[in-house]
Amino acid sequence: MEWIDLRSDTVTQPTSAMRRAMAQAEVGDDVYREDPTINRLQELAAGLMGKEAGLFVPSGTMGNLAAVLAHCGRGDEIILGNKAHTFLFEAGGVSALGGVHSYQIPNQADGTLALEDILTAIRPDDPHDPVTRLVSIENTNNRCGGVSLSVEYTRAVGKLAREHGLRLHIDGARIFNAAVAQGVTAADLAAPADSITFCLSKGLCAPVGSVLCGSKAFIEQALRIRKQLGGGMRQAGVLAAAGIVALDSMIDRLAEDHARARTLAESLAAIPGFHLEMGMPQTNMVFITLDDNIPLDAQKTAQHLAERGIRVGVVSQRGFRLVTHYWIDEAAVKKTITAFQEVLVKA
Ligand code: TLP
Repeated sequence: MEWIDLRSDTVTQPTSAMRRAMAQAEVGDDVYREDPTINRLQELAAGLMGKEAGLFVPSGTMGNLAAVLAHCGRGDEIILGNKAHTFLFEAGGVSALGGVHSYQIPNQADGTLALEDILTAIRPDDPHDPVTRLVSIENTNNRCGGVSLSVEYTRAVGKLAREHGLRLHIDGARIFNAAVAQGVTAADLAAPADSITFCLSKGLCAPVGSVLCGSKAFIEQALRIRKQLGGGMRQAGVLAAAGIVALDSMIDRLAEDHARARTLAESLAAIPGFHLEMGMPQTNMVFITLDDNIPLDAQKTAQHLAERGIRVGVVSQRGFRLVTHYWIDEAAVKKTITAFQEVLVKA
């Protein structure tokens, strides 16, 4: 069966242009820094983020972890949102592997952390307290509905962080979705931050990899941490080659995914028994919830959809996440809407 897979944009397969570039990639040992394709990707990535240097890492999780470990020592504290991917879905790596304490503050519905909450979370200079070192924000914010944070907001957080001697990291796994949605550059969004991780293997379709960007000195530190984490890869230029195609040709088209997410959201919200949990999507994620009067739960509904060749993410008892991407075309959107209608009418 040809699946329509809306569980995530992480499921995206590499395009044929990527597969060709991978087959032809010039490679070397990247631990010796001799892989020309990785070096090219890192330079390209740093340029797009407006930073001095970049570091190719196997995953967004490792990019965020290496960043946090480079910014913080054991017992230091990171301030982040209670819906941050780093807090929810990275297996507690910052504390398990870095001894970094986390201070979670509520993410607002628009994905931001309220500036007053950040201020309140900053520890006084008191031996009872951990040392606050880092603030981390997520753009787009996944669990707040794929919402994007503005340049103005990011600047305000950067200013606050600097005023208190703190560093700012952005988990920019989907920073290009945020940039495209707002008509700004990723560099504009990254400018106030000391570091940013972005992913090649989500909406941009590369099979593997993320890039951590920051100052040269910061990336040198992160390079050693990547080695400690076992992330020093060798002839990984075959992967970086796909990443270069991703950056050269897959960014602007993200607008199509956003438009399809809106179509999906509008049509699904019009089916009785459904409501959009977080309003209309700003980027490529639709969070939709079954009303209480519907006898099916999300798990059962997902099973019925799977019988029709459609995979959706179940995020709670009655909630779904549907993520649009390159491999979800108009026909797939239509088929998904029809399938939801059928399943719910029968319920
Ligand atoms: N997110 C995945 C799952 O882990 C939830 C998804 O399907 O959305 N930051 C953000 C904001 C992310 O959404 C993700 C992946 C990561 C970091 C981690 O990236 P990977 O999966 O490459 O480690």
